[in-house]
Amino acid sequence: MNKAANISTADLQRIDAAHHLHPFTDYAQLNREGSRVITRADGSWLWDSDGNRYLDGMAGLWCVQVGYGRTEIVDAVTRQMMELPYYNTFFKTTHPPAAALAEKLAELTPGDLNRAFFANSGSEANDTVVRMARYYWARAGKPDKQVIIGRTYGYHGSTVAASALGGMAGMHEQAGMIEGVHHITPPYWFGYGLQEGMSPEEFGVHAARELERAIDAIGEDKVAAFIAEPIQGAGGVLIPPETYWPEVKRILAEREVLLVADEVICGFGRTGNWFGSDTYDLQPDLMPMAKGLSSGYLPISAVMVSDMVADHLIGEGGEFYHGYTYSGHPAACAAALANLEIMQREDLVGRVANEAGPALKAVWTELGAHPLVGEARMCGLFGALELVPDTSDLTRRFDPVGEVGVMCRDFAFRHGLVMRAVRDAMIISPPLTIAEDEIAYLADRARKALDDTYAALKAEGRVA
Ligand code: PXG
Repeated sequence: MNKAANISTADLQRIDAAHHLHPFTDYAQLNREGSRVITRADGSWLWDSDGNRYLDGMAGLWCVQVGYGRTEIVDAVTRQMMELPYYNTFFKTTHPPAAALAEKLAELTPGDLNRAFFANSGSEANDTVVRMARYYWARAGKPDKQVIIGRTYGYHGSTVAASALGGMAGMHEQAGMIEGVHHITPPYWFGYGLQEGMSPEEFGVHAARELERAIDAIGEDKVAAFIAEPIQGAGGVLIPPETYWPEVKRILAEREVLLVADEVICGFGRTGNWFGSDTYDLQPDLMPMAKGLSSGYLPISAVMVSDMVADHLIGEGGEFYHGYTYSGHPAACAAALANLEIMQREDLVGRVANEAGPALKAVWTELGAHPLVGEARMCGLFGALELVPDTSDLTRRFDPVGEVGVMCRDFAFRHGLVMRAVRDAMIISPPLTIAEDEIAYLADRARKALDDTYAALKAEGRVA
């Protein structure tokens, strides 16, 4: 019998509080409240150590595309572990799963992204991007092209380089910045354009032109790359106005700057296409990916590299001093291959585009009429509800920002639904396999959480 199964929730919480430092956590607060202990999962559902069941509206951390409990992935990993649990891909060596996965990713990704550099997390993939972009330009005879332009509310990971690429001010304050990173305004109409009285279309062009102004001010001869998520995920599911990406493409086509599309969240079906780059017709030069690549069953990430960049890296020889012990780990590659096999066989991307996505969008749009919701947005299978104090004046926000989102998130948990709060927006990003009745459950529980939040705020006189 599993030893952990005999331990009470209180004991597990005590042990955890004594020895475990969690990511992105206020430790004093967590230790006061005690961790939620998740012990089991199946399909779209999670169970905690007290036997409570939750619909996982976040697919783990935006990653469990095929749902939990897929024995096919487990079996593929077991077979690989028996055959070859580990060997490296350094020193002129490869192994079957790494080669097969690289080929598969070249087939699935758009354009001429024909080569994969493997790592273990989205953060490592983005550290690879920084080093590879700068190395590429040095090899191309333009060593001054060092600056990378990112965006406010972008999230690219938590290592020193990846957090610098991201646009989360709190992270910069704690970790410091690396040299040569610049941030511009994101295409977040509800957060910026609305406040300035612009239509979404006007604001899309306006936000894109900030990239043009930034490149021209810094100097094209100094800018290596623009990094962007096709839709910003952790920043709050910021779906850009339709005018944004076409204008960015125009700006980049006129300039020698690499486009890095961070597909860590958008990739693998989330937007209703294999990649967010397909949704917005982008041809990135570098494409970091992670999460849905293995549906989170094992940690693995990759940077897909275009022929133009790869030709310079490969062309005249010379070593790229970069890589990780577990780059292309055989068991993780086997998990990814089995995961992609499921996604293709079950046509999960088509399911998001034609069935689950439209069904979720319909109920989400209905939630948009709730007296607490200022905007409901959804693309594919991820969306956000912006909570506001007064729907007759959408420029107003709760003060302090973030408190109401957490309140609503906690109510959702009590009603058996995992939603995530970003500032005061409620976020949903369920497994791509979410069933019709589960979508109805999600909508019902989200509404209950909104109702409870509204009632609590009304009692305090904080909503109209
Ligand atoms: N790029 C993007 C677009 C991401 O969303 C990373 C890179 C970094 O990946 P790793 O594997 O290093 O975590 C991410 C990760 C949240 C949350 O609460 C989001 C992420 C990670 C953890 C929490 O929204 N995104």
